[in-house]
Amino acid sequence: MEHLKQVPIVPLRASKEEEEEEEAAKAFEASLPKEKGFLGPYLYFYQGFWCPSRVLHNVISFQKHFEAQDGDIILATKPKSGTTWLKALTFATINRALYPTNHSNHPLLTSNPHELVPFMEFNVYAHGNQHLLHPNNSCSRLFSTHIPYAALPKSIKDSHCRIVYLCRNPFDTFISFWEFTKGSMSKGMSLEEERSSMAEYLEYFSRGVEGFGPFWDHVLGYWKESLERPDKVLFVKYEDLKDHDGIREMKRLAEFLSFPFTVEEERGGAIHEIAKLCSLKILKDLEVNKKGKCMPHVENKMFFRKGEVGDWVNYFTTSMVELLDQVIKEKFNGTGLTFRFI
Ligand code: PAP
Repeated sequence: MEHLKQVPIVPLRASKEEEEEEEAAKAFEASLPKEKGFLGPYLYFYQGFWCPSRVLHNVISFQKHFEAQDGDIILATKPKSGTTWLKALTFATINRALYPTNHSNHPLLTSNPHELVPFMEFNVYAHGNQHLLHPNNSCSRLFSTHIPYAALPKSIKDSHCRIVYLCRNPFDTFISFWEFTKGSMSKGMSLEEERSSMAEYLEYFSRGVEGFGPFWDHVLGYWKESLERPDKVLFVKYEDLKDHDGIREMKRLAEFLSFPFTVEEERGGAIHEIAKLCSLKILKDLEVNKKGKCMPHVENKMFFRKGEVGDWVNYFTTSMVELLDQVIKEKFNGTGLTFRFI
């Protein structure tokens, strides 16, 4: 059986140039302010936001190399603001001619929305994934990102590509992230440990130290741009999408993206059908979302939980409410942006 012996795997040697680049990247990382991360080892303060250490390299690569095209659509969110939902809604809306909602092979029935709309920093600019930049060119390219407006590549700001920003009230965003973090921890915590860990995370969140935060800079960056350039940035609130099945917001979305619903489509119930296909209830029960994984260490089911407005009341103590309330008032006063919390 000599011939079946495993051939020893010799690691490929990086070229001198690659080695130098890696050294420079390490030195750059070491020069950045650093804080503890809750999902990954660290957060680096890079260009005014707290970037998770595991994607810093990808973010830099995205900023350096991405060439936006006028037809591109970028879905931007702070984590846990309803990204998965926005991806599903946008994909279904702009592809409805190709995939009517009653299509038995609709991609949303067999793929998680994150597979259909890749993240720049987690997928496209992760090792060797740049082929994702060239999907079917016959339709608009659809991407997503968690990075703040100020840090977007110049070509996104200068081209005619469009950005849809979805925000969610900070209390529910916080709890959604907290539940997600708990879900990705390999071993469970006692109730006591959970409480103190959540209080600690809230303390970081209130100082702005959290993935892609501060929350207020993220939201206000896109908010201000949406006021100055309404043709460039569409600002949507999770809570508004929850109202009346999101019909009004879906019409805004479709018009903004130049895929408006016709009167005939509207009368025929096309908007309601998309809303239903993309609803939490339907997506959560699909086999692909119950069992699959679209990123290492992240099961698809973790993207679908309660999807409610006001779930935070089940978690926050009075002192926690006071802490976050004060920060949010201070940061958003006078900006014209308000949130619905319940
Ligand atoms: P991500 O930023 O990591 O991609 P994201 O999709 O933004 O996560 O957030 C997940 C939240 O959106 C969850 O909220 P919860 O924890 O408060 O429940 C999830 O339930 C909610 N969500 C996912 N899909 C939908 C949907 N179709 N409708 C409404 N809410 C949804």
